[in-house]
Amino acid sequence: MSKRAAVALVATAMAVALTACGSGGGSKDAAGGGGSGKLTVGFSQVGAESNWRTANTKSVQDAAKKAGVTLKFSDAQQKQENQIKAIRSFIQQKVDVIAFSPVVESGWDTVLKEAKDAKIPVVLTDRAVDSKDESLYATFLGSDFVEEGKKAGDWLVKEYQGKTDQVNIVELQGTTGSAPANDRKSGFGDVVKADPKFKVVASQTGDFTRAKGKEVMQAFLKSQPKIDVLYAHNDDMALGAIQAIEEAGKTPGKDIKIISVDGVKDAFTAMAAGKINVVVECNPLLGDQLMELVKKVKAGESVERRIKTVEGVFTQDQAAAALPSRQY
Ligand code: GYE
Repeated sequence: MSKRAAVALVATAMAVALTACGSGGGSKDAAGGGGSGKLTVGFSQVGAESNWRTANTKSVQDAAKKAGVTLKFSDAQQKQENQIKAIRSFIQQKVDVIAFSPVVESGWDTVLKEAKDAKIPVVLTDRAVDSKDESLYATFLGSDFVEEGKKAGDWLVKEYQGKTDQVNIVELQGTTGSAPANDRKSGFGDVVKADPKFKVVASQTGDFTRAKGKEVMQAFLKSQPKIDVLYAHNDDMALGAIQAIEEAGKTPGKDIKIISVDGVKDAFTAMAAGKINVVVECNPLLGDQLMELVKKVKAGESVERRIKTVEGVFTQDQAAAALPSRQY
């Protein structure tokens, strides 16, 4: 019981909308099929593409241990077919709940229907699916990526307030077809399109990785005569791009302003050094909340359909002070 209380406490301290789920009991002895009294959760993770992902994996694994949940962990290496295989294997193993962070948004209906037919509830975490049939999953816990894109755009609009010259933007998109890439692009686009001086002159995927971010930025630097701003959908791509910019003899943060998303420690270090101008936070520490949710879902309690994480925006003047307290 005290363990449960501790979990709830940590989750609340994370300032998330847990209260919306109610605080009713029922998570003890929520175990199903296994018979051992312990809840078994199959977790299909996207991969290990970024520092954000590493922090997210650790958070889920630590939280499972703390909550006494047996976690079957599967790394999909950013491939949808691997996730489909993992989910099918979880169904075969008769896990109690499937937790799942879908690499892309579409193409899940068949396998989710198989889980539903096997009466195994599915909790989406971090990323969403675009299924029309909402009965295919119990709830979705994660960030509002459209909002993150908007925050990135809002910073840019403010930064160039009162200026009339054209602002050339290059965009490093996340994994093609993923919810964060789609939504961060559209949220940002909606804000900047209101002012015609903002021009996205190139936009390409860097697959959320440092290596690809660097490679694509190198290509942008070659093909674009004038780049004022880089908008990277995550920190790892921004950090890769910084290398490319420096190797091209330019100063990141000055010659090219950089907007990034996530808020990993390395990005705060780069921001404190003046190389990134602003970071829109995206919280990967979803583990405790996820464990609370799987227990509730297994116990048949009602949960919110959509649980959003609360996140901020950090600028250079706040970077150094915030750095020591960054947890990921
Ligand atoms: O921003 C990126 C990671 O889905 C929110 O995935 C997550 C994104 C995150 O690879 O760094």
